[in-house]
Amino acid sequence: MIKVQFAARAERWDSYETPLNSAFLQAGLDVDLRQDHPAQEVDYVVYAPNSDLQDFTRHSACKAVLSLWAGVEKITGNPTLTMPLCRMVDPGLTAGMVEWVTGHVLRYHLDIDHSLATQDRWAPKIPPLAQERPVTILGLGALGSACASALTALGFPVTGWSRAPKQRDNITCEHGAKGLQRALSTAEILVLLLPDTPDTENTLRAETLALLPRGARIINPGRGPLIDDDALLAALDSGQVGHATLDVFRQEPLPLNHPYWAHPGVTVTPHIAAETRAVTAAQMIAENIRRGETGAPFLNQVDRKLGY
Ligand code: NDP
Ligand code: OXD
Repeated sequence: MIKVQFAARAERWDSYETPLNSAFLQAGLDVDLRQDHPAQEVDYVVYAPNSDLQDFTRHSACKAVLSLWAGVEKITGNPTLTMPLCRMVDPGLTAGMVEWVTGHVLRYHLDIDHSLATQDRWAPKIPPLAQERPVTILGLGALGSACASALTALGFPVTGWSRAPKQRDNITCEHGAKGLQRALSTAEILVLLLPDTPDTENTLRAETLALLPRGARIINPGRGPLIDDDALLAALDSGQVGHATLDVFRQEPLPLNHPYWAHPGVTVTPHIAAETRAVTAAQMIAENIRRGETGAPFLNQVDRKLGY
């Protein structure tokens, strides 16, 4: 019997218990799933970083911690978490991110705000076609790649930027410092899908914001620390950045006195770009436990040195 501990906020148990048990059954795994196994008997932890479990010292037999979140910045530095850590790559979460990013890109591309505010006053302003609107995505991982494919399918010329060099059909792939400069210089719409690591902090700061085409629009469903907030506010005030849609922040919930709330050039959304979906996520977790039990390499294992 494989002992799996579910360590997330109590209300999550209700949505995950049945999907996880079904996925274990389907994968042929004999699992005892509980929230309260004795720590030293646990084989795997299904984990949300905001759970009460923060000290893994007594989880001495644990073969892997399987995060329910894609972003693992709150866990990678935990010195007690010495076992393999896998981040969440979930087709349901990915689909949600593709829909959210595509929706906000189209909002900017079609200038939907202008139409809603004015009903165009019968003074038609024909938007360009997608093929005339370059979009750049910083981060070409599970989520960035899926968004890039969806936007490419709609006709947008997409440039992606990653740490390591990549090749993707129909996407201009950039990497490194010079690649970032090129990627930003064409970005009429910029999407941030980088993880929060020491290397990605303040990727958008005064000097990089200055590289964008004037009036560029920014969409950040990645993480708050990717942006120097003061530099973004200055770029919005000067018109260098036309508008920003921000889903994630250095402090969440975003404090009520934060200038983003009242700024006319900012749309705030409350970290809702993409949610892990229990049914599909459960299948990914079952697959990783199956791998752990058969000696196969885990999927989506976090590289602790890189932080993602
Ligand atoms: P991945 O780990 O699959 O992809 C990360 C991408 O970022 C990779 O392409 C990686 O490059 C690139 N990258 C990392 N470091 C650097 C660097 N220093 N320079 C350039 N590129 C870099 O992550 P996901 O796509 O699954 O998720 C991305 C982020 O989205 C998560 O970390 C999380 O913060 C956020 N997220 C937000 C949600 C929301 O609701 N707002 C929901 C889910 C996730 P390479 O390919 O070379 O490794
Ligand atoms: C995640 C998130 O990282 O929801 O999964 O932000």
